[in-house]
Amino acid sequence: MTVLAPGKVTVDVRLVPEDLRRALRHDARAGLCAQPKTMPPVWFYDDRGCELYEAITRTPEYYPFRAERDLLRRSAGEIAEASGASVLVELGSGTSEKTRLLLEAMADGTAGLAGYVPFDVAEGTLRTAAASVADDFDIGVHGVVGDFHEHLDDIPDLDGPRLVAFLGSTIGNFPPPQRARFLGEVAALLNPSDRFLLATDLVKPVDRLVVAYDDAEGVTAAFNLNLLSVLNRELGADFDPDRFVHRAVWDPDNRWMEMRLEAQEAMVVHVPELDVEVEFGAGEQMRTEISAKFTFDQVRRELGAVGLQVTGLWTDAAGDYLMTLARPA
Ligand code: SAH
Ligand code: AVI
Repeated sequence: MTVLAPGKVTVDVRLVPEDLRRALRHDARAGLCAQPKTMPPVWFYDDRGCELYEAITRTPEYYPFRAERDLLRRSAGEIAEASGASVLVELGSGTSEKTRLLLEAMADGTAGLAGYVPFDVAEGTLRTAAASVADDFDIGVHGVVGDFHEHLDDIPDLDGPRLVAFLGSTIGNFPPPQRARFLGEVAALLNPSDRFLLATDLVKPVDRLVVAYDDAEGVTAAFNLNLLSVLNRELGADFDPDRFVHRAVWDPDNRWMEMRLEAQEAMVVHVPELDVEVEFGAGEQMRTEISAKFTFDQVRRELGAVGLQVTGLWTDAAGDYLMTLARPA
């Protein structure tokens, strides 16, 4: 058990730049050589990608951010009380902006707020957020820089019941088998008095979904295309982002949005770090993200399948977005 000293920030780095480059080489070799081509969304989040994600959250079309904020404004107090937790662990914490609503509610609640554990792959963003939360709330912050799929075991076991929150509907970015595995790992992490808070975007009419992932200003397009700049910088590739366009497509069978990058003409891209040449046909699409949309029943079922029992459900006023509190059964 670790006790957090008020105002103090500790950051454990489980992914140093060399680990990240090795993982990127692995994902790029598998994804660029696959048919159809694909890349996992974790590679969006370099410093520029984090800035672009924040810019997306300010576009009028991207409703999930505002829906989640609305939900927390209305219900963070109830969620904090129902959790009984005094430590907040947050997976994929990013800038921790909306998290503050939860932290405030916990600080004002019966159990009080003893500490915050942000977990994210983006080290710079995490460090800035950690320092600012420690200052503003006068609590200890123990950050972990790691990958959801490898480093959940490195989350510290702190003195006090924990609320493990996964906000942003980031769970929607995992393909279903990876989602099931991840939920099982979260369940294994929880002590009997810990709780899990899962945010999910709900299924809704396709016209709203498509514009949310293809805003008029082109911010989401820039976020998607930034992936090519990451591949160029980290692997010495020669992608020309001007020869690709952003596509956002609803898949009704899987109930998820897909972001793709479409080659505008046939080309060969060189990736010296992998020692490969990648051929694109004119119009060929590479999948860069899925963003699954959920139903209440589905969330309950998927949590139940890993031994988590739902104890609370909250939506925003418009009913666009869901937060589910669960406990080890
Ligand atoms: N929770 C915030 C940010 C969501 S954006 C919000 O609701 O607005 C998704 C966040 O998850 C980013 O900060 C990104 O860096 C992080 N992330 C994406 N893939 C990750 C992975 N595989 N492991 C750890 N963090 C990851
Ligand atoms: C972080 N994640 C849940 C966002 C989403 O909606 O899938 C990332 C994003 N992609 C395009 N816009 C926002």
